[in-house]
Amino acid sequence: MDQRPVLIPLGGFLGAGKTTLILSAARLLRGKGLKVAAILNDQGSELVDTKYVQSEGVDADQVSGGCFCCRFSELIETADRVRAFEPAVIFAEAVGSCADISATTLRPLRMHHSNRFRLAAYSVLADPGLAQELTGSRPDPDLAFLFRKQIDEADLICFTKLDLYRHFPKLTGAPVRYLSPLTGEGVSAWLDEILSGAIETGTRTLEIDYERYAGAEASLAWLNCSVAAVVNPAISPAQMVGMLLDDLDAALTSAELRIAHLKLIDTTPSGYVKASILKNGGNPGVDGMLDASPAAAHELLLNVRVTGEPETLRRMVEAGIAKIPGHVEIKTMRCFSPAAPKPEWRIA
Ligand SMILES: Nc1nc2c(ncn2[C@@H]2O[C@H](COP(=O)(O)OP(=O)(O)OP(=O)(O)O)[C@@H](O)[C@H]2O)c(=O)[nH]1
Ligand SMILES: [Mg+2]
Repeated sequence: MDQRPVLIPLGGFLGAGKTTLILSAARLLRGKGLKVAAILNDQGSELVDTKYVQSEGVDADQVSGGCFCCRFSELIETADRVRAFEPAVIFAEAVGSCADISATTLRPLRMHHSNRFRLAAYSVLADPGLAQELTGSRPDPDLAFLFRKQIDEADLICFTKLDLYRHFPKLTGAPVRYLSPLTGEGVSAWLDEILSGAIETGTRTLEIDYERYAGAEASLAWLNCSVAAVVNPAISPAQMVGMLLDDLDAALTSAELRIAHLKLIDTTPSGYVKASILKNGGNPGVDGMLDASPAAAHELLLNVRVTGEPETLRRMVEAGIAKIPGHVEIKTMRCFSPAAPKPEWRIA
């Protein structure tokens, strides 16, 4: 019997549904008695995704402060840490602005670390609505560049949100699958295909101009912060999240910052709620314990990705946090544009 865990890499633009797919697939695997772990990745620290995945009972760790390619050694250390949980499957979610994963991460993994893992095919997820926009006639050139590069290096392209869309733009390159991480439709078939090993991994490496790539990533502003609040009167995590999301959405919209993904999670003694929006004025996706009772103490994590200036983003978020009624402390705040990627390895 092969004792190595299967490492399933996932990519795709911000908000495509990567974390939701990990949780949906984890439920299926655990139903079969298999242990699952996840590695999340971000340019900053204080990740909503890590907290969320852990809150849902999945063993999770993270590579923070840069993408997998720039933190490859840390990815290996993190993978070794999660191997201690003895998972049969480890999901590795790449940060949503990242490209060139195949040459800088998958190939080094396959060539130098195949004693540790069986590396599965690289699934790149695509939100059909965003895909339509970014392959349309007048897309944001930076976002369209990142999206195209991500698709070009996929071993398997997965359109997500099948529950919301029936029309999909034509994407060339890898084979295409259709699924809904949220409802679970198509997830079992995708997982079976990925675990069967029928699709080879790291087959498509990119021609990519790193200056252009760095410029495209730098068009984004990134904010990660953690907040502790003691409110009076007590409010439920659902109320807290709803209030903050509405305030921030309105403030970012008035400052003409385009939201790529705004996500937050509120943890209280009575339970947690996580919510996110993918565009200004968008419908929020909400998960967690919506009926958790009011609490005084709240621990919040906010991760906001927009196109625009980091300074403006920081001011808007600080103003939104200041409106929380009660004693509020911003414990950590990092706001920046992603730095130029400098991969540790590149095997083209
Ligand atoms: N309707 C619908 N919503 C979905 C589906 N999959 C994900 N979502 C929602 O899309 C939003 C983003 O999903 P995530 O799983 O956080 O996306 P992600 O790719 O991990 O995003 P980043 O980590 O920011 O790159 C959340 O509000 C999800 O609930 C789906 O199949 N259908
Ligand atoms: Mg995610």
